[in-house]
Amino acid sequence: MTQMTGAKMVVQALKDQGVEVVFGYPGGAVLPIYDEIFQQTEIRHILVRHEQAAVHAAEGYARSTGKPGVVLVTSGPGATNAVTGITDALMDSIPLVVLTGQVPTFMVGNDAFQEADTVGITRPCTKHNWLVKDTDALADTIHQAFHVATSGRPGPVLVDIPKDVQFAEGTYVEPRAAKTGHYQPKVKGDKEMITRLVEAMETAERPIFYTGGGVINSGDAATQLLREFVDATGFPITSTLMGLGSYPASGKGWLGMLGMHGLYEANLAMHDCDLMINIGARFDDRITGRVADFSPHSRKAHIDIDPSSINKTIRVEMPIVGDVAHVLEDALRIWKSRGRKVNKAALAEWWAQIEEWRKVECLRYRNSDKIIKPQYALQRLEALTKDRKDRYICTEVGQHQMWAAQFLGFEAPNRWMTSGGLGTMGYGFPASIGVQIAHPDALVINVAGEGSWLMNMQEMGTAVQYSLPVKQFILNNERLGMVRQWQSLLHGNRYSHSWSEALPDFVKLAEAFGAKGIQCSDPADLDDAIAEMLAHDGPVIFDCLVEKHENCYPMIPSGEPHHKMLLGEDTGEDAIKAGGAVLV
Ligand SMILES: Cc1cc2nc3c(=O)[nH]c(=O)nc-3n(C[C@H](O)[C@H](O)[C@H](O)COP(=O)(O)OP(=O)(O)OC[C@H]3O[C@@H](n4cnc5c(N)ncnc54)[C@H](O)[C@@H]3O)c2cc1C
Ligand SMILES: Cc1ncc(C[n+]2csc(CCOP(=O)(O)OP(=O)(O)O)c2C)c(N)n1
Repeated sequence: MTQMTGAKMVVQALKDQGVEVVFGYPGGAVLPIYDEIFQQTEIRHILVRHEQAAVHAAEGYARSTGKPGVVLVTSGPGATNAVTGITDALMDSIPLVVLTGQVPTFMVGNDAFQEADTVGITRPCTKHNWLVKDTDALADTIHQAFHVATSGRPGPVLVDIPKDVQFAEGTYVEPRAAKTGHYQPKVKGDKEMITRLVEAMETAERPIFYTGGGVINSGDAATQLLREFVDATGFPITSTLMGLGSYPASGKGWLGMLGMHGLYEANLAMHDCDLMINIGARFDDRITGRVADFSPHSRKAHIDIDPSSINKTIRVEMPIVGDVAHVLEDALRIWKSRGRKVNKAALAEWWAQIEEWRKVECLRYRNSDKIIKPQYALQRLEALTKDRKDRYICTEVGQHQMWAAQFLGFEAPNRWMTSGGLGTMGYGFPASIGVQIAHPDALVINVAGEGSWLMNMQEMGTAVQYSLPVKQFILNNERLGMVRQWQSLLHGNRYSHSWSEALPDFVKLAEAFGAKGIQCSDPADLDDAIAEMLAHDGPVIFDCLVEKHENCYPMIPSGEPHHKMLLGEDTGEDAIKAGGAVLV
């Protein structure tokens, strides 16, 4: 039985949970914990410049490592500033443990200085949260927090720790003695249902794998099994924004991303398939379009660890509750033991149809030798970095995010960090800091729009302080591009407040922080400028001045079915007509 103060317990519990890094920002209500952090060297604390950024950095760390991210912030404004990041993590199933300071227990409810009802405020945006009122319960609660954040469907949890609980002495509990038995999500899928899925796969004429973030959450075994399954069956595979990298972009079965800005062939294959195998995706509205018209001819299976995800928006015939890796292992074994059957003739026809759709070349755009097209900038970035095995890409939110998903290829999981569910502008830069902390020697690039990037630009201070060589690749269209696009297509070109008339000089901004700034506006200079960015061993802001009014296509207009896409003017019209898409 080890006695220690609550503040010491926090640090001890983090060490025992294997935590190496904490992202945080101090304040009165967490000073005892900061004092303990000062007196040890095992855990590294990264001082960000805003609590929202601490959470996004922890998300980047978590997504790129598969380990939980840890955040430490003070009470009141520290906690409320963290709420956007916590909500972001909940929407994207990212495991985080957020520790917040609270006013002393005897002051709670008194409108005390920097008091906020943190557990109340974060109840709807955490997977679970706790207010610890007794030091004896503190270590156990922190161990439970790690267990809940990382088991089943991962997500953010929060432990609110009043200052008197940090000062008082109590008994420390080791992780193995913690009360974690009450939460044991089911990881093995139902065998009968998996066998039904395998039977359906044997006879399917137009099958498709529709994969998502759950494959990445499940870990490396899941991505390996997925690859084996796809390659052995020869079925086509598409993925959501959150699942990019779970099957390699160079793989034979790869159709590209699906959904609102997904590829034409991926969306039409989803619409016309006769067997849809959803693996760790959640039938998000960016995928389904108008639900009533979603993939009308298919039998559907859904593998998901969260039972509440199944039949939430789309009814499926084969629900399988379980972890992706466990279910795929069973499915693959059963499929092999039954003779590895697929309907080869029908599959060949299905691929021939997909090749027809591909002829549309839905990502084709008109390039220019006068101005940099954002798509071209990303094609060059891809060409100049794709061979780097240690490349990690983050994004902000907007058109640049969608172009990055379309034009960059991901060969491995955990290399793509983006805010999908909440769509949080300001996510990418701090996320890139978290990724670089986890992978100090890797190439970490944040593909940004200037609007989003400015939302957390203060983090240049963090990047410089810790010598983090993060590359901020800003596609600067001087517009809130995605908003402008919607205003152009749906609001009669009335560009209400979708541009800024007072953008900073990004090169000088970089220099003001002690970093390097590069500006490029001529397509002929782009390769050299990117090479200069890559060669620099410190943080860089790359201000890439691009075409201001480029639209991102394909696009499923909101409220339309998922096979009705707007395509750019430069795609193959005849093939489009054959495929039945809307063209404007
Ligand atoms: C501007 C903008 C445009 C967008 N356009 C698109 C688009 O065109 N296409 C697109 O795909 N997305 C798009 N998105 C993202 C979209 O909003 C959703 O975030 C995304 O589609 C959800 O991905 P997902 O279904 O893989 O779910 P996730 O949010 O990744 O959820 C994963 C699912 O897997 C389950 N799961 C988790 N762990 C496991 C496990 N171990 N085993 C089994 N199951 C598990 C979870 O319970 C959950 O149901 C866009 C976002 C923005 C901001
Ligand atoms: C915090 C937040 N506020 C508002 C929005 C709505 N929104 C979505 S995309 C977008 C424009 C993004 O502009 P920019 O970062 O410059 O990227 P671009 O679309 O031009 O590539 C806005 C305002 C959002 N997603 N997040």
